[in-house]
Amino acid sequence: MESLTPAEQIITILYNEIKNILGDASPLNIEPNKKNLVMLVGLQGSGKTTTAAKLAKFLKKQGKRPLLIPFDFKRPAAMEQLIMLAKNNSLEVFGEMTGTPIPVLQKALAYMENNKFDIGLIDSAGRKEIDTETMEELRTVANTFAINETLLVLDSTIGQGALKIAEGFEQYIPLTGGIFTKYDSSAKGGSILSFRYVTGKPVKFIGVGEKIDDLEIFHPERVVSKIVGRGDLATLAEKAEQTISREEGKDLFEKIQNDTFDLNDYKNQLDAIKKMGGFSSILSSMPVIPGMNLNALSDEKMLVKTEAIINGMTKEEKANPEIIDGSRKKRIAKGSGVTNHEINVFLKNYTMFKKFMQGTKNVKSIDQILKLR
Ligand SMILES: Nc1nc2c(ncn2[C@@H]2O[C@H](COP(=O)(O)OP(=O)(O)O)[C@@H](O)[C@H]2O)c(=O)[nH]1
Ligand SMILES: [Mg+2]
Repeated sequence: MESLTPAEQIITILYNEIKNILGDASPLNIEPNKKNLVMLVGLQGSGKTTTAAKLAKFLKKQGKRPLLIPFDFKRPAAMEQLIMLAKNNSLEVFGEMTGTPIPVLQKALAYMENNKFDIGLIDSAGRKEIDTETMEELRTVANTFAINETLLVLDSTIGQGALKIAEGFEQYIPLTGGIFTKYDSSAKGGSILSFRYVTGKPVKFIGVGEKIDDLEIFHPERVVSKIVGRGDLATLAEKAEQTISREEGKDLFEKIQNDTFDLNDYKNQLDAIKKMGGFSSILSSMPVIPGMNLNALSDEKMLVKTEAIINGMTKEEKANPEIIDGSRKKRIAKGSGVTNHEINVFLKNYTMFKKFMQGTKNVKSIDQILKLR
């Protein structure tokens, strides 16, 4: 604490936590001297076809022999797109344009065998939305063939919407990882963080442009820097720095460590938040944490009421909120102009907040933080 400003503490802890969630870079699960299958799945427009071609080029550069397999028999135009991409970039493609999925894929595998291809890249059918028919088809393919990797291709510009899509696909097929495209036009890495956190699956590649070489192995560290480094959190930390003095920060840290954090401190925290421009301005500069109810937190009216409730409490009640029984609630409600229910909500929120603060207790010793720098 002595040598770190509060801003640095926030950044350091976040950096560490985000890095833990993202894990290490995860290579493609490909076995040598074997026919490997990598299937790209995702909604229409997410970038599957482009990514399939990029991956083929990427693997070819590594000395592998990839075969592109267009796999959308209901949309011949989608298949032609891949065939064109292959042609323009001297990549090999399996050109069977008609049939049903299973026999076509069997033929593709035989073709791989006969022509010494080692990786089949399946550009699967994707619709505008998750639909049962396409999903069942994917499920059948996944159940029939030994597929090394089923990678969900996600458009990073859709932000947290990626989570719903990931959950939708996971209901039908086991995913082994994700690829985030259009990372060049997306300022944030928050959806990558959420994807990893919610699915537990690694992000393997990111698409960083429309050209064939615009594919990068995903390096968690770089995204963490993007999120934490110079991003919005830095701005938040600056605000916090201006508002919470070093001494106060130290004091708070000790209280959390010693479990003596009470409603008086809660009120001080709320005051600091008010000085920073309210919850909604703070929340808008943070990556979304899955499962966190932002609406409840960003309600400024609730903030005013909370303050009124705390002001209506005695010193003793603030230090020991557990003693607030029915008759005390009645008195506070009358004095603060709030309802009994609002007091209950407030007390519940406080309990949750306290729990959350306690959760941060064992995060770091100061030595661990310093080692990071
Ligand atoms: N800027 C950018 N555009 C991309 C990227 N990946 C794909 N695209 C574009 O996104 C659009 C849809 O891609 P496509 O591969 O056809 O998506 P599919 O429907 O999932 O096969 C195309 O215009 C691509 O050029 C990327 O990483 N960056
Ligand atoms: Mg396509």
